Amino acid sequence: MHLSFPAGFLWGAATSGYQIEGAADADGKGPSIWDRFTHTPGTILHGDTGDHACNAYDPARLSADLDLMVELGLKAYIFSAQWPRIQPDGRGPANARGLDYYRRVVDGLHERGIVPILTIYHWELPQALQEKGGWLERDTVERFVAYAGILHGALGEQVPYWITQNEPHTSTWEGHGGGRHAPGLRGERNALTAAHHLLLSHGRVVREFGAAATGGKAHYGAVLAITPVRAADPASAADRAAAHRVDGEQNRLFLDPIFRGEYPEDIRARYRTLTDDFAFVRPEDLAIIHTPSDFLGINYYTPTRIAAGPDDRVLLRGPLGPRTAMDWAIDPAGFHEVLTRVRQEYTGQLPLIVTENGASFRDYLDPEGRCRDTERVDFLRDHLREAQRALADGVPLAGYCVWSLLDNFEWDSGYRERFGLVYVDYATQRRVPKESFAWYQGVIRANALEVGG
Ligand code: IFM
Repeated sequence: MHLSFPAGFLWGAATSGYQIEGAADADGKGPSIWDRFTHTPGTILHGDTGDHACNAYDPARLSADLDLMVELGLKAYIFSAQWPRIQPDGRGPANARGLDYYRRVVDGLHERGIVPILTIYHWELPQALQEKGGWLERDTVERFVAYAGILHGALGEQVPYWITQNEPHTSTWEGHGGGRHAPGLRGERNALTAAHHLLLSHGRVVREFGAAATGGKAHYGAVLAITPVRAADPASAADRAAAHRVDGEQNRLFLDPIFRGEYPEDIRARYRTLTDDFAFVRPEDLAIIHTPSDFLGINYYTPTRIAAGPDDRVLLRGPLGPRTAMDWAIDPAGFHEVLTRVRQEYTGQLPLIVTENGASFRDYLDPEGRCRDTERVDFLRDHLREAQRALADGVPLAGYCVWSLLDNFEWDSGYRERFGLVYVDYATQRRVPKESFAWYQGVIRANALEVGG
């Protein structure tokens, strides 16, 4: 079967600053919360850090990576700016050398006919702001708007798509609730306070720099990782209620304020006492967060299975069926479910872009020096088939980006997990395009997917 995609479809790949750049303190860059966190013993598998990562900050490496993107045939590339490269301590004038790096990325993409999609925040808060309370403090929202203003002023005309916040759900629950990510804080009150300020920072930036404010050239939107949350036993009312609660915390906590201008009532009721009735929300905040976005980015990886536990707890159940190296269930139908749900319940005709989809497998170079990642090819093919089905069902999908272009630093899992279309030998920084690279190249060239049956 030949499944074609719309003309002009944005075939892309994604990366983020800390995960690939290295050069942790080059050219006046200040430390981020991830620099601090990774250097704290016991936080990251094998004690790995992003100090060197894929060395993508190096000018020769940057130019070679851009050429790889051309070879792949990319139409779009998602990358993130690291805030402390631009403002080493999170405030004040721009650090010109840091800004120049992102200018070189944007210019290099334009020279090669690739659309830049720039993420303003992929979790790299300046450590200096963390010391003043970070996302628990409302002032961080002001600092964020100033930082976004520097980027917009320098690159606004050249970048058609701007991502305000990448996966606020992850910063919220992993960074401020569970402590697995930087800054390593714990507790639901912290998580909900951070979530509100992350959302407010998104709304402020859309209001200030989005297409409506600036005449339509630069489009602004958030990226949300949306997860189908399933009851472990669909026949159990308790499991269904537990799944609904987790759906609230993972998905609706972000979708409802952005697209409906309100927090989900069940979440408000559940955390009313703990948060002094969401004391961090000021009267105008929800209208700001609800400012119409220009697009929504969706990251899709895997569904979650939830059972009701004792004492009002929820239990995460292991995946059924095939899974990735990270033990994430492989569930392409969940992708269609997410895209259609978001369109039907929240976004209507607003353009959606799949900003991340991909999988980690135990990739290695064989004796011939090749990486035959057939599992990734199957994963991507099965997911793209579902994206195409969603398009056929009327979802206004404008693009699809693989996570990731390169193997890179996978947060608390360090370098063990490999998500790239390109294998990275970290000792030499040699890049080896995997079998999935050639396969994706074919899809982009044909603007279509060939599938059996
Ligand atoms: O590597 C991450 C990325 O930074 C955000 N989305 C999920 C990816 C895989 O875990």
